[in-house]
Amino acid sequence: MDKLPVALTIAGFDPSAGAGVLADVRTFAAFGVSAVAAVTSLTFQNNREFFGAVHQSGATVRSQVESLTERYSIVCAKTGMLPTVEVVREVALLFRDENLPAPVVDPVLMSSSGKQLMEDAAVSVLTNELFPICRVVTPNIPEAEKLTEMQITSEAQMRAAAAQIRKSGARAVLIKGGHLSGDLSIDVLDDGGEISVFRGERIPGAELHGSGCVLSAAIAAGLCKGMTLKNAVADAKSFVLEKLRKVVGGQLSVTSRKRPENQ
Ligand code: PXL
Repeated sequence: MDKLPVALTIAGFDPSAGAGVLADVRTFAAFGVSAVAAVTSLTFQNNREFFGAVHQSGATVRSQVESLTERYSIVCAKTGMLPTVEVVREVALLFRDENLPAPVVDPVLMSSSGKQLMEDAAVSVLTNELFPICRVVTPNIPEAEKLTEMQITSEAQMRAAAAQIRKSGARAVLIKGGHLSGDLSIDVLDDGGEISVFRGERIPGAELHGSGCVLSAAIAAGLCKGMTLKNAVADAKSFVLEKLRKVVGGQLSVTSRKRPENQ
């Protein structure tokens, strides 16, 4: 029997649906890609505050993925929150054992509200075991700083950090410059040493909980449709920018917005 082609996300569960697997599945759907999900951590949060989390074990993550690969053909994948050494190791093993396509790895270290989402000891395991099998890794500036132990305040430093992360085995690195100051939002893609710089409009006041999840899922969806990485990134950026515009225009609710006084 032919297996149904789907995208796979392996990430945390955010019950407010701004980030994690719910955001990923919604993003895949927006790109016309059917998706399935394995949960790495059950988090307790809403769109403003993070209260805590109960992490899955390596075995329960494996059981989720194995029950999916029984029935579906995974045509593209992404990873998000991988909270512990055990979960990172198991996910890296799963990609090898199940011969899954090279994932988009979003190295989720912190929540937008500042909570640590990956234990410190797992960071080097992520670098050593998952980066070498990914298609692209997508850190924001604070994540890239933690991964490289560099301070990053300029485009030149973003390029240097991307090159350093690539040395640890990642085939490609997209550093998202949204946290830098300036009028433009600058993202640097280093794909095997070929550099593309995306200069986009910075939307003042827009800070969307889960925008990193949406961007990485959108990149995976583009790859799934056969786009080049560069085109998939450009397309994914437009998709996120459109969402941010809606936030600023008041059509979507968001973490950084205050509740109206009378509510
Ligand atoms: O945006 C990072 C992120 C990823 N995944 C989960 C999250 C968050 C931020 O809170 O909760 C599950």
